[in-house]
Amino acid sequence: MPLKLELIAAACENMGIGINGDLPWRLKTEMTYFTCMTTNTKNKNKRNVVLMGRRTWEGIPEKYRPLKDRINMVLTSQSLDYGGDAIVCKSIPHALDVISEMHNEVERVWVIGGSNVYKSAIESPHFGRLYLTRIKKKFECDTFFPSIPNDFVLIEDPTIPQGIQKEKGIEFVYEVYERR
Ligand code: FOL
Repeated sequence: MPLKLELIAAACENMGIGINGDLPWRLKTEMTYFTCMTTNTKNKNKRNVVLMGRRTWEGIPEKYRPLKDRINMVLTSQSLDYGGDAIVCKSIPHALDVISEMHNEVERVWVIGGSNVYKSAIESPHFGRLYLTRIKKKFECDTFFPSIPNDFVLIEDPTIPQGIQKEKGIEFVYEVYERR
């Protein structure tokens, strides 16, 4: 039984997630939430995987790349080599094969985008959960979160911050979805 895929994303009112290879907003507390969720493990001998598309990798500022204390995996059909910084895979099934060979070292698998990777992960039989931050404002975007299927339901997760968050006058809420 391979690990489940856990998606994490922040989307604005128009479901935008990015523009010009960057994030449409700068929200420090929201980014800290991303870092904590993707980094923290219960078992201190294990690390989490962050699985992303090639453009998402390129969008991470160089000084934060690879994302520290996490196993970085990049999906691409090109023959790229990031040395020891990231493991290159050609598809989600290929990534899950590679992860299964290091199963005992991995606690959680976080899918961190972009659009195409989120869509494949939602359609995958290994989909587990979606951690979606709803940013309650419209931003100009050129990439969008895929449509959320009808059988997705909001669930309670007492371990995440509850209620309306606010930073720079922008309101946002942390949501968690599972498939019904
Ligand atoms: N999910 C959520 N909730 N918020 C996001 O901003 C987000 N971003 C991505 C995927 N899922 C998300 C993809 N984009 C970094 C930069 C861009 C990015 C993801 C991560 C990054 O540099 N992260 C550093 C911390 C940087 C900082 O503190 O400013 C890290 O170590 O996680």
